[in-house]
Amino acid sequence: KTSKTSSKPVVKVEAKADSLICDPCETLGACFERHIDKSLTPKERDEQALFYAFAMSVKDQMLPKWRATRQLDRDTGNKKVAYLSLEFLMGRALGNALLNLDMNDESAQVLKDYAVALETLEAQEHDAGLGNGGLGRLAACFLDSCASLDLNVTGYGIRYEYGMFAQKLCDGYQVERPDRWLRDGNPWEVRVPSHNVTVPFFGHTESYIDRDGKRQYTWVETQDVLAVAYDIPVPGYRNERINTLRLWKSEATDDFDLEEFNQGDYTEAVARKNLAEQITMVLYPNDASENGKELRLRQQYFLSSASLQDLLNTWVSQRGPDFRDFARQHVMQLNDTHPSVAIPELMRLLMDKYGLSWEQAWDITSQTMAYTNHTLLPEALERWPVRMFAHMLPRLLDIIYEINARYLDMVAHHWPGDGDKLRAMSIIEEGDEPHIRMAYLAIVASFSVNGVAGLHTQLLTSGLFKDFYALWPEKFNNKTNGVTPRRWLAQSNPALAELLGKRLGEGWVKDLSRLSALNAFTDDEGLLKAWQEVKHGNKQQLAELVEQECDVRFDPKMMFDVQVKRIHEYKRQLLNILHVIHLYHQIQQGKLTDITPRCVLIGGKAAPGYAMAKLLIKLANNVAHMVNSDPLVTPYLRFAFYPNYNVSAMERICPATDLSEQISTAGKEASGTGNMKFMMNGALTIGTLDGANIEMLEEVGEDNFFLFGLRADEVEALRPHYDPLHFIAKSQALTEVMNLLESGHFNLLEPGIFDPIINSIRCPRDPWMTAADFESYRLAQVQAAKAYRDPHHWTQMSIRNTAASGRFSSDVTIGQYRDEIWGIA
Ligand code: B1H
Repeated sequence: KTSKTSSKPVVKVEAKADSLICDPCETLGACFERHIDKSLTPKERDEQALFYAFAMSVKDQMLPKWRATRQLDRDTGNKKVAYLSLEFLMGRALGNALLNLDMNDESAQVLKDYAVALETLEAQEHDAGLGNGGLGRLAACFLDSCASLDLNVTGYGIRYEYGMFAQKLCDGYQVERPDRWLRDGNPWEVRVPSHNVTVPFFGHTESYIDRDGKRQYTWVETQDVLAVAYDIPVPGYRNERINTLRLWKSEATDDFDLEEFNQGDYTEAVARKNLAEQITMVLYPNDASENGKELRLRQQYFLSSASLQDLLNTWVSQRGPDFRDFARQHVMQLNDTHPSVAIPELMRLLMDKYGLSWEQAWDITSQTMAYTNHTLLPEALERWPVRMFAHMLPRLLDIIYEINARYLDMVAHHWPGDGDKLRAMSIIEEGDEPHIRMAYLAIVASFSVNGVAGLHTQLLTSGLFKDFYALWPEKFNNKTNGVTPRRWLAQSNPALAELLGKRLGEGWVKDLSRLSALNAFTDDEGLLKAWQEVKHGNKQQLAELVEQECDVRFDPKMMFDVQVKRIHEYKRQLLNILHVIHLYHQIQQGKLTDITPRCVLIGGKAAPGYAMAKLLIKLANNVAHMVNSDPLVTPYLRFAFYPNYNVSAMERICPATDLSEQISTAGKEASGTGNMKFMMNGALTIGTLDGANIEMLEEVGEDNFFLFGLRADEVEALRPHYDPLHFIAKSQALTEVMNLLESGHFNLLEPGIFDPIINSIRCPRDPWMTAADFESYRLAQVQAAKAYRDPHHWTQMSIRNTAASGRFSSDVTIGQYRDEIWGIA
C-alpha cells in the first residue's frame, strides 16, 4: 500500500526553536548530578546506570555545539558530503568524546564525588559493532577525521538492532552469539522523527502521458516502510564542530491493509508489520564475501533511499525544487558498492518525484556520486539477480536498463564492432540467470572511482577495471587508507601519548607528521629506556587480559607476536599457525639456537558460513592447547586465540604488540588498516608486499621491516604451474610441520578433522599459495627473533616505525578526499 509521508510541522514557533535543550553554561558535574539525582534512587546507581547517566551528560554538553554546527552548515551553504555506508564500526564512544572535547580532567574530577573511576564507567559501554572489519572501521575513522578537519560530512548508515555477532569458543570451535548492543539503551543517539521518510518496495511501474505530452513513469502499489532517523554526535578533536552520524531504523507505517483489517484480522494485520522491522534487524556478518540474500538488498535500498530522500528534502526545504545548483553542493561517497543502488534511486527521485528530465537527472547523478572500491576478490563483487530487482525494485530496474543502454552506445562508439567488449563491459551480465554488476554501475555513474592503497588502485586499473580505465582514465584515483590517531594512539596508548607529549608537544594529535621528529632521538638513551618501559607496561596489561580471556599466561619479557583481523584464507592465519607448529617442533627437538621466547596471539571472527575459516580457528586452538600444556615448550613459546576480537580489544592489543603479522597473499589485501595501528604504536611488521604494507615499508625503510614472500606479479606468474609439493619437499621445516600435522598430533581424539586444511596446502590450485611463501616467512621470522634479542636496536626500530607512521593518519587520507574528490573547503 502506498502511504502518505508523515505530516511535517509547517509553523515553527520562533521562540521555541531558539531555546536550548541544555543550558550551555551547565557544567558536566551539574548535568551528571541532574541525571543521577532526578532519575535514580541510591540503590539503582549501579555501574551501568552511572555510565548511562554520565554518557547522557556528556551528550548534553555536546548539544549546543552540535546545534551550532548544523546551523552553521545551513547558513554558509557550503558543499555537503554524505558518506553512505552499510557499516560504521564505531566501538565505544565515551573515551573518544572525552578526548576530543578535552573533558578528561573535568570528568575525573566529577566522578571523584561518586567514588567511581572513569575507566570503570568506560568499560560499561557496549561496543557499537555495526561493521565487519576494516571497511566499517575505516568509515568510523573517517568520521573522526572529517569532524576534526572541520568538514561538513554526514555519515549515513543503518541502526542494526544486532551488530557483529559475539564470538564464543566451544571446544575450540567458534560459536556465534547475538549482539544485542542496544539492550541497555544507547545514551548517544537522538531519535529525530522530523526526518522520517518512507521507502517503497515491490509493486510495479506504470506510465502515463503528462500535461505537456511527455511520458512519465510512476511506481505504484508499493509496500512502504518507514525510515526513522537516529542521530549520533561525532565531535571533532578540540574544535567547534560536532558532525552527525545518521542511522536509519525501519518501522512499519501506520497504513494497514484495510481489507484485512475490516475482516477482523486485526492482530494478523499488526503482526505483519514485523516484516518492515526485519530490515534493520541484523548486520550481515560476511566480510569480503557476498551471499546475495534478498534481505541484504532490502537493507541496501532502504539505506540508499532514506538517505537520498533526506538530502533532497533538506535541499527543497531550503531552496525549493530547483536543482540547478544541487550537484555543485553535494557529493555522495559510496563505501564500496553496498549502497550503489543509490544511483538509480537518485535518478528516480529526481525524475519521478521532482519532474526532471533524464538528462538533467543524469547530470546531477553522475556529478555527485563517487565510488570507493575495497576489494578485488571476485567473491566479494556484488551481483544482484535481475529477477530480484524486477520483483523488489521494478522502477529501479527500468532505470538501470536505460543507463546501460545509453552507456553501451558509448562503448560501441569507442570499440566499433566489438561485441565481446560490449558483453564484457555491460552492466547486465547475461546468462541463464542475468545479473546486475553493481561495480560496473557504480563506475559508469560516478565522477570518481578510487582504490584504497597504491597497489590496489594499480591492480584495479590494470586488471579488474582495465576497460573502464581505458574509457575514463580521469575518473580513477588512489586514496591510501589511514586510521585516526585520536583513538589509535592518544586514547588507546596513554603512556606512549604522554611520552610523545613530553618530547614533541601535543601537536602530533592533530598533525601526525610531527612524529617524524622522533627520528632525531633514536640514540637518546633516555628516550629508549622510557620507550621500553611504556611497551613493557602495555604488555603487562595485555598479559592480564589474555590470562582472563584465554586462560594462557603471557610473559611481558617475551616477544609479543600478534595477528588480529577477520579470519580468511587470503589473510593466511594458516601460515602463522604453521610457523607456531614449526617453533614447537624445534623446541621439542632441543634446537634452541634461533629461538627467541615469544607469545603468539591470534584473534578474529570467521563468517558463520565460512567452514574453512572456522576450521582454522579450531586448528589454532588445538595447537595452542598442545603448546601451552608442554612445560618444555612454554619457556620459549606460548600461543593463545583471543575470543571475540573487536574494536575495544584492539585498543588493548595494539599498544602491547612487538611484532605485527601482515602476511596476506600479495595482491589480495586491498589495503589493511590494522597494520597501520600497530605501526603507530611502535610494533615492527612482518609482512608481504601487499596493500598498504608497501607504503609502510616505503616510509620506514627495509631495515625496519621484516619483508618476505612473493610479490603480486610473481604470485600470478606462478599460479599456472604452482606445485606445492615441490615447496614442501624443498623446505625441511615445512616437511616436518606437515608430517606432524598429518600424524594427527594436534587432533588425537578427533581423527581427520584437519584434512581439509592439509589438503588445501597440498592442492596445486591453492589460491593463497601458503606453501610457496612458508620458507621465506620462516626466514623473516628468524630475522625478527634475532633482532628482538638486541633490545637497544629493536627499540630504535620501534621508534622509527612510530616516527614513520604519520602518513597513515586518516587526517591525511581525508585531506586528500577533501581536495581531490569532494572539492570542499
Ligand atoms: C574490505 C570488504 C567487505 N574489502 C563485503 N571488502 C562485505 C566486502 O558484508 N559484506 O558484504 C563487507 C566488507 N572489506 C576491506 O576494506 C579490505 O579487505 C581491507 O584490505 C581494507 O583495508 C578495508 C578498508 O578499505
